[in-house]
Parts: sequence; C-alpha cells; structure tokens
Amino acid sequence: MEYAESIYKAVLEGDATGVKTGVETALNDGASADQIMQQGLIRAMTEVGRLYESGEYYVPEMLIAARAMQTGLVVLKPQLVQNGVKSAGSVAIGTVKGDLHEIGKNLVGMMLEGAGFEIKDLGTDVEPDKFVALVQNEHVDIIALSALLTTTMTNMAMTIEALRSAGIRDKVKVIIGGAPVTEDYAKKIGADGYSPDASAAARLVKSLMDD
Ligand code: B1M
Repeated sequence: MEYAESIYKAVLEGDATGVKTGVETALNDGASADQIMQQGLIRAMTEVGRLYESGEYYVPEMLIAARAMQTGLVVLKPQLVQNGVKSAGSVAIGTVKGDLHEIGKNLVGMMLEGAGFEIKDLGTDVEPDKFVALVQNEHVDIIALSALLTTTMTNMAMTIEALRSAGIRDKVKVIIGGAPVTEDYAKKIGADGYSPDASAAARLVKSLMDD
C-alpha cells in the first residue's frame, strides 16, 4: 500500500505531477483502479475536506488539491470504466439560469468526484428545463444547484418547480448552495438539502445517498 500513501500525500500537497506518476506507477505495479481510488484519491480528498473545515486549508489549497486529484482521475478513468467500478451515485451540477459564476460550482463538482460520485456538469446559466430533460433521459440521483447572485437564487425555486410540473420531483433529490443561499432558503423552496461549502456538499450527498 506504499503507492496509496504517495498518492495521498501528493493530493494533499496539490502536486498534480506526483499524483499522475503515483497513479501510473500503482497501475503498473498491479494495484486495482478501485484500490487506488478508495485508498489514494478518495481518502486524500476526505482529508482535504477535513482540513478545510478545521481552517487549516483555505479555498485555494482545496482547489489545488482537487485539481491534482483530477489528474489522477484522468489516468484512472479508462480502467474504472473497463472494470465497471460502481460510482457512489450520479450528481448533475450546474449554476442556475442567469448566473455565470462557476468557480464554487466547479469546486463542489471536484470534491464530489473525489468522493467517488459520477458528475454530470451542465455548466453555468442552466435553464430549469435542462435539468428536467436530464432527469427524464438519464439516471440522476441528485441535482446540485449553485447560485452566487441574490437575483438568480430565485431560479433555484424555479428549477424545483419545473421538476414538480414535469411530475419528476420525487425521482431526484435537489441540494443547493452558494454565497447568498441559506438553510432556511433551502427549506422555503422545498430543496432536500443545503451546504455552505464544497466539503460539506460531499458529506451531504453521501448522507442523502445513504438515505
Ligand atoms: Co461576480 N459577484 N458578478 N463575478 N463575483 C459576486 C458574487 C459579488 C458578491 C461581488 C460583490 O459585489 N461583492 C456580487 C453578488 C452580489 C449579490 O448578488 N449578492 C457579484 C456581482 C454583482 C456580479 C455581476 C452582476 C457584476 C456586474 O456585471 N455588474 C456579474 C454577474 C454576471 C452573471 O453571473 N450574470 C458578475 C460577474 C463575475 C465574473 C464573471 C467577473 C466573475 C465570475 C468568473 C467565473 O466564475 N468564471 C465574478 C467573480 C469571480 C465574483 C467573486 C469576486 C468571486 C466568486 C467566487 O468565485 N468565489 C464574488 C465576490 C466574492 O465572493 N468575494 C462575486 C470563490 C468560490 C470558491 O466561492 O462561489 O462562494 P463560492 O463557492 C463556495 C460556496 O458558496 C459553496 O461552495 C463553494 C466552495 O466552498 N457553493 C456551493 C457554491 N456553489 C455551491 C453549490 C452547492 C453547494 C455549495 O451545491 C449543493
């Protein structure tokens, strides 16, 4: 399990080259993609989340670690697909209609990916109907909505309403986040959860999947 430690350390240090080399070496040495994922990448991102929550890491460190983790995922992905390694669940993420802010949304997506979830990133300025179409046509467990503007956060409610109107609200859980959003607002618009940051989002999604 020496490889797992070197990948773990490289992610925590945000050393993308170290992560890539670590994953390639581990695969060449016969480690399975699932082992590398669980013992290296996911374990490291869980620790990154803990360090962020305890105030030892800030957003830049978390972003750099998440980017390093992603270089490992790129190497692993073909193996994961080939071996049919089951994802922890499928999350569609997007910044709501009218809103172009993407940094927080991308960070949440990376943390979820680091926690083993399959991410369908719809980007920014996402019309409610796009989420509806995705849930109708593909398997999605959870929708994660991001908004950074007080003028666009109301489009989170519109997205939930669009799912309801299409008769598919109970097919998917909806969680929300972003600077102007609160737990109370999540309750008010009938979302299934709220998280203040990317690390908490990964824990929230895990707990909703366990439910
Ligand atoms: Co804009 N912007 N911006 N901006 N921008 C803010 C948000 C603002 C607070 C700045 C200010 O005035 N002090 C203000 C909003 C005021 C308000 O509504 N309350 C603002 C404004 C007004 C605007 C424009 C309207 C400016 C204008 O044109 N007059 C305009 C709007 C454009 C549009 O979207 N239609 C605009 C444009 C832009 C840029 C394009 C220039 C750029 C975005 C670039 C990009 O994303 N590609 C930008 C930026 C960079 C910012 C600030 C400076 C930084 C946002 C950011 O990336 N933060 C921001 C001021 C600030 O926050 N200090 C500001 C870092 C990021 C990691 O944090 O996004 O909060 P954050 O994400 C966190 C959490 O919120 C949470 O987790 C993340 C990580 O822990 N989270 C989630 C986020 N989404 C989540 C989803 C989840 C869970 C958690 O799902 C469940």
